[in-house]
Amino acid sequence: LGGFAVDLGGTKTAAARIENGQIAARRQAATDGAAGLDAMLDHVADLLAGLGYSPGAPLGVAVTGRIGSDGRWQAVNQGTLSAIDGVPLKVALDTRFGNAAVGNDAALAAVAEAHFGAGRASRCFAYLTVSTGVGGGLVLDGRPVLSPNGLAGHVGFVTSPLGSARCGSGRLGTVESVAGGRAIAKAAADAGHPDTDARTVFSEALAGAEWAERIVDRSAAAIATLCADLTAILGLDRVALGGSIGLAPGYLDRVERHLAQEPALFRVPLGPAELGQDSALLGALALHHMKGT
Ligand code: ADP
Ligand code: BMX
Repeated sequence: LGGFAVDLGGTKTAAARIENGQIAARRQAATDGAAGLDAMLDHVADLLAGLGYSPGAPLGVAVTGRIGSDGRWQAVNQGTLSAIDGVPLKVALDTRFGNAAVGNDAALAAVAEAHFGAGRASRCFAYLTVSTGVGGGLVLDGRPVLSPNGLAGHVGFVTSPLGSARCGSGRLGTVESVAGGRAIAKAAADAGHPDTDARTVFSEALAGAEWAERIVDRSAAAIATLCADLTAILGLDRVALGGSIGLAPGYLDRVERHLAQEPALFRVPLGPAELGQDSALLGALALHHMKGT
């Protein structure tokens, strides 16, 4: 597996040069959530240029948001990417870079984890990212679950018993509106700590601040319920957690503690994404090679 990959998330955009299935070089920068398609692609081009990319080289692109079978890109949570509303991403990538494959970040991460990481021994596998939002990818009997509208696997938009706020998707009380990084920052502001991002809430919680502990724990509880719900629907035998929040020290243990309160049948085995922050990058390039584009 060799070439270039991009992972455009709600908070950061990462790009990598991949050689023999390993990340050989990596660059990342903040994502501008208000940017339109052209500005997003300018940013991606800058990152790739610094890695020695030249047009025509194998390229896989993973993005937050849904990608329809028509190659259009639409934010589900419009609070995350406010100008991405059905823009023709696939056509724009092909015009600008040539030779690109594109898909949802969590769906691609799930494929990489299923083949090379935490889901290798699993038949009914879900990858969940707890990051800016809460995303997911499902791989059943080795096959990714996909839909023509690109929405399949968007598990962050099911409702949580802990939720009540209106989500940027328009739905009320979604898991994402309780557990994701944007939700955590909002909960901090509501608790009297404005301009505090999720990373800071986690370090406050580690330092013993009770307000921060409560917010982190609520996020973990919502993810545990989501794991049990998905297990009821799909008979999952393994869930991997990724994203900067999913992989933050202590978070997985908290999810496990909440999941331990579920009946045994719904207590799916959990673990960290084994490819860490690289699953979406590796999945995107793998998609490029599978498509033979
Ligand atoms: P993206 O959503 O762009 O893919 P991440 O997976 O890094 O990116 O998720 C971004 C969210 O994770 C932000 O809300 C950020 O504050 C939070 N975050 C970043 N680093 C950490 C950390 N070490 N511990 C907890 N939260 C973190
Ligand atoms: C949101 C949704 C998903 C994405 C997930 C994780 C948008 C813009 N994104 O649920 O498509 O997979 O977030 O994305 O609607 P991340 O940026 O948090 O990694």
